[in-house]
Amino acid sequence: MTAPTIHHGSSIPIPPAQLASLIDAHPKPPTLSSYSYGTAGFRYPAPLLPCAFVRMGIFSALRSASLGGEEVGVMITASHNPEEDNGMKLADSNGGMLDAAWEEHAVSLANAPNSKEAMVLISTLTRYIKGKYPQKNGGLPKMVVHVGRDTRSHSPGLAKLVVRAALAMGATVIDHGEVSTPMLHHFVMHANGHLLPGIIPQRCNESGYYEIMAFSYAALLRTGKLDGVGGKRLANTKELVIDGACGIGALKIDTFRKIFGKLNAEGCVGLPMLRTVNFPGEGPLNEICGAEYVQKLQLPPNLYSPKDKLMGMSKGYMTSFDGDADRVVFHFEDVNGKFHLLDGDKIAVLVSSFIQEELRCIDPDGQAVKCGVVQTAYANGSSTLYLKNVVKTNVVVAKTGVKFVHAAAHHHFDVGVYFEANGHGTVLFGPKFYDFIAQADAKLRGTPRNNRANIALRRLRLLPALVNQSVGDAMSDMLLVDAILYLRGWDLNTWAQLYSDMPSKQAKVKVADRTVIATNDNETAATAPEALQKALQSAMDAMAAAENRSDGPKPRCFVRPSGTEDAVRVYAEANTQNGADSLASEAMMLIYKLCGGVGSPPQPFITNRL
Ligand code: G16
Repeated sequence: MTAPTIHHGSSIPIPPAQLASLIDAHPKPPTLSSYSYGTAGFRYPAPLLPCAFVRMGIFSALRSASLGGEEVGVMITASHNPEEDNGMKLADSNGGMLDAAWEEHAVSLANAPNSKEAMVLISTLTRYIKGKYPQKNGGLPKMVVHVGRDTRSHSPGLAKLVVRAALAMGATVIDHGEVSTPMLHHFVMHANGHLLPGIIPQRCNESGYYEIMAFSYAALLRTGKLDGVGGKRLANTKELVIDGACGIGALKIDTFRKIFGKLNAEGCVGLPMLRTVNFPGEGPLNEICGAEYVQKLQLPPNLYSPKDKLMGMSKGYMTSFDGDADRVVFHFEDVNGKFHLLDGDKIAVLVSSFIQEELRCIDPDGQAVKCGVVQTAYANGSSTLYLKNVVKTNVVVAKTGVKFVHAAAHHHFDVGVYFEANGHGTVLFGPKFYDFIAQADAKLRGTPRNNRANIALRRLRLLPALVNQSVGDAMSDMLLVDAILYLRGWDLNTWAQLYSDMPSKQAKVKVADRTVIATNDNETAATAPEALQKALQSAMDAMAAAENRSDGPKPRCFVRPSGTEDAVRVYAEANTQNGADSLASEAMMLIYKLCGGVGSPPQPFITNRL
């Protein structure tokens, strides 16, 4: 853990000609028609990025000024993509993703054809900000930009460009070096302390990030013995193995291991042993390992770590992070060596049912706080049914991308659980939840410490600090899931048995221009090209007729252009693996034929699982 480096920009802004020459020094790549702001910011092969990064350094300083001097962040990462890609995620002062209205300004500035036009946009934004926050010296308000980067080889160079450009604007830059994406979002959220709910201690640095999470996790475990139900760590959950995707998450888990050591020494019971595999350098980033691979292919990760690190390792309790540690999925091998995946849907079910159960111990009618889950079109049909029928919670479907699911959770619920099937998610607690906690506190004061309502109150009060409310966080989500399993006395198998996933298949198809495909709001149906949805619907109808099932979810298939990769994504589910595979194969062929597929036609999947 190293302290961040703080750079102070000059109080006198550099002359416009100098700013223009910084922009000129990094021209637009001739091979790229335009930059687009995808599902999670700009993401391209690294050599195409210097132009956008200089401009986004300038932009992030302006964004901070436009919020009256609140601090913002830039994370340099291409997350689940292969090593050769890079990108950036922009964090707004509340720690969340950049406000959608400002995405447009970011895109315009990134795409200005030359420095002259870029300078026009910069001065328009500057004038607007000066009008909104007039300063005595006629300048811009204070600007503070936090910068973090993942372990990609080109990340330090790209980070330098952002730092240089933000400094040129006169911003203060806090360079955190190598951190995970959720850590950077946490720093930004905590730097703007006035936006933090009072229940969460303000900790704006790396040690604070770990402490706040580890201590609330340990406190949650301590409530285990009180209700006479849980507080049990089964033999097969004693060691938790973390596949770090050969990325930043693997490095950061080490600090947790040290904190766990201290907690153990202080007598904290119930902590699992943490074992990390797939460190940076041990294997290629995100390749045949990590959350994206494990979840999309429904296969265990390759273990790149040297043999001595793997010795005695059990595969009974494992997680996989993605390349910037904002996603997590769980998995295990059963006694017969069969692989089982517990994805974001399963996490949403576990977390939402736990929270609702605890809330009901205080408010049996469940009326005081509106709870719900936000999913995307990728959510397995069985998970949605389980949430509605068994957990009895509200379910909303939003567009793929944390920026959409986060906004929906915030908008619809007082306690909004969102998890994409790929493992990206968190829980948002709104003002009504905090009021509920305060009222429960007053009501229960003086009642026996160990009555169930008091235990529930203690648990619920810990959650807002344990959960990273700015964005999905593999480490925080992993601890939350582990704590719930411990409190329930469960292992992964018990959790997996809650419901059976519909068999599903995911795939990608390369086309010349993926923007020819458009979808409806929640991406469940294609709206262009015209013939595509009709053909997909016929395929789904034919599969439904072939399966001839009156119960359960119907076979389903949708396609959408990826916002992080140059590909069209396909999702299919059916009542048999054979059905899901053939539906996905048909959709791939339709995309290839109707949407300008490139290369040789996609090969149909051959089912090897029933
Ligand atoms: C990003 C987003 C996720 C999204 C994923 C895939 O994840 O943050 O919300 O689900 O991309 O998006 P698409 O299907 O559009 O490629 P990450 O972990 O790569 O940043």
